Amino acid sequence: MAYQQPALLYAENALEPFISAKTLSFHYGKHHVAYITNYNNLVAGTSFDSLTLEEVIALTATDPQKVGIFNNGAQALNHSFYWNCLSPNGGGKPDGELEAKITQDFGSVDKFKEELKTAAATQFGSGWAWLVLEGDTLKVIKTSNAQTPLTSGQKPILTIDVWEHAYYLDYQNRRPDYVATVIDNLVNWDFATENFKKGRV
Ligand code: MN3
Repeated sequence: MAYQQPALLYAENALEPFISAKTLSFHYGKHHVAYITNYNNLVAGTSFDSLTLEEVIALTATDPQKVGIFNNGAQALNHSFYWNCLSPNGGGKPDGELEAKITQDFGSVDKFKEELKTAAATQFGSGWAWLVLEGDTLKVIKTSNAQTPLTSGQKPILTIDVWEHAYYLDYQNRRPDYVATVIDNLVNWDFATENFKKGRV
């Protein structure tokens, strides 16, 4: 079945001044759309056509013959997840159960934020920084290109896109500034908490 791009839950200019409408119009309107279009074209008429995007990602992750389907499919899914990790009312810190678990697993919310910033800043080349649940432990990881923690059995709680297209128009080469700004001002902790609660069941 063709994968449909989920609607953005905020206006393209709603994340300003932290992420510009211009960045979102290219990132959501061009880059993400291209991954979805490529994915849908590649699976059309194949046995993957009747499967969900998540199923296709799991089946193609280790198949070198299917790298095009995996890369476009995983990027389609990673971006759909990323948009929900951002909010015009974001930033601050998590509360309740997630705050307690972050404190338990990282020492403090500030230490977690530092670890996420470091992962995002040190991902060499294109990729993603993530907060994931592995078993019942929260971890910060980074992935290259289209790779997703789903294929390692980890459950995504939060992500930051660190491909240059995510920040270059606004921050040029200053990836650490983009990452710090997202963490301090845009992180959608409500969405992260939802993922955490679902992931623990
Ligand atoms: Mn991107």
